[in-house]
Amino acid sequence: MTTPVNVTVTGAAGQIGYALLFRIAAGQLLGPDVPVRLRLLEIPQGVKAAEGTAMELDDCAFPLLAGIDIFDDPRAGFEGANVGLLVGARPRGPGMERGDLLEANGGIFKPQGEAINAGAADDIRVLVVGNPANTNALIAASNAPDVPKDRFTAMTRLDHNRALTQVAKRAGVPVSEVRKVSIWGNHSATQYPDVFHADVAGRPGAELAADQAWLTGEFIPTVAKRGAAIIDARGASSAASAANAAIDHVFDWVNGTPEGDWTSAGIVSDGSYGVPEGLMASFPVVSRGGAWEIVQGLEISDFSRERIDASVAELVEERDAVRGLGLI
Ligand code: NAX
Repeated sequence: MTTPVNVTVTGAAGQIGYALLFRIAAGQLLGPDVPVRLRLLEIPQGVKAAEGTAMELDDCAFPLLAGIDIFDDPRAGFEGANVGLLVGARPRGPGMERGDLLEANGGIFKPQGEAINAGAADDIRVLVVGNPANTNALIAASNAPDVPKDRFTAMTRLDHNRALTQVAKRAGVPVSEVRKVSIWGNHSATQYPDVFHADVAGRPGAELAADQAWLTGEFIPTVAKRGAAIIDARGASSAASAANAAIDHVFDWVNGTPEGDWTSAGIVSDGSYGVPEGLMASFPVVSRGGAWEIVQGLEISDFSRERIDASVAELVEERDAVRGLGLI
């Protein structure tokens, strides 16, 4: 058997953790021939529930699952990690201002970044799912100075997948026939889902976008506010779809995106498309040789520019706030 890949999952006892861990252990994160060792990181109050999940994982007798360890200390949890899925975060409580939320999450993602810096494997790849995902990823990356910045990413794949399905439904084609949608900016209600460059069963996405009422009245708000709609309907936030998106993100990162398509991910900006360098922003990306690359050369209309800029402005505000708090 080849050496197992160490996958650290934070928030392992939460809803997304429960939907995620079984799929990782089944081989869907890295591939059907890659054994994995799970390292579950929780806060002390979450450890008992994580132990229960570990018992269930054992009871699945997954052939690829080489072991499960549970931790409540980030230093131990990230020791030797090859992949880090940072799911656990502090939700916004009643009366909590955005500054309080950023500060509370800084108290989680700063020590986790430091722990990754101290003990993760040289090939560590990090996906931050816990909200506010982009800025949490920026905090973790900034506190891991010895790890290349491009190993830290924030999840916008769920938004991307949501956009694919909305486009497919509108066009009346199977979702497998929709390619090259893009999510720009922040994983928040300001995000900009872009259909202009899409390939919709061989037709340009711009044809769908020509219907302004659909574009601005349905498509963009449906994708951007889908999280709230799920909470409204289910009484709980997206969990299985978020876990699925995390699996898609890491699988593509490691194994490459298919030819003729791209996906979306929050990555550190290199200044492309006027997004300030160093900001953790979502772009259309391809994965080649185990690294994300921003899709270059897309023509950005005034309509798109305005929306990208608005979401990027929110990211700049969040970055400035966490800088002011001494978190980055
Ligand atoms: P849950 O509240 O069910 O689970 C969170 C878990 O994290 C809990 O078990 C808690 O004990 C643990 N935790 C808290 N602080 C921790 C720490 N410092 N170290 C380790 N574990 C810690 O939330 P769940 O529904 O699983 O959602 C997790 C996060 O994903 C939330 O921040 C949520 O907002 C975010 N989401 C992000 C999405 C995205 O697309 N980027 C979509 C889905 C989801 O809303």
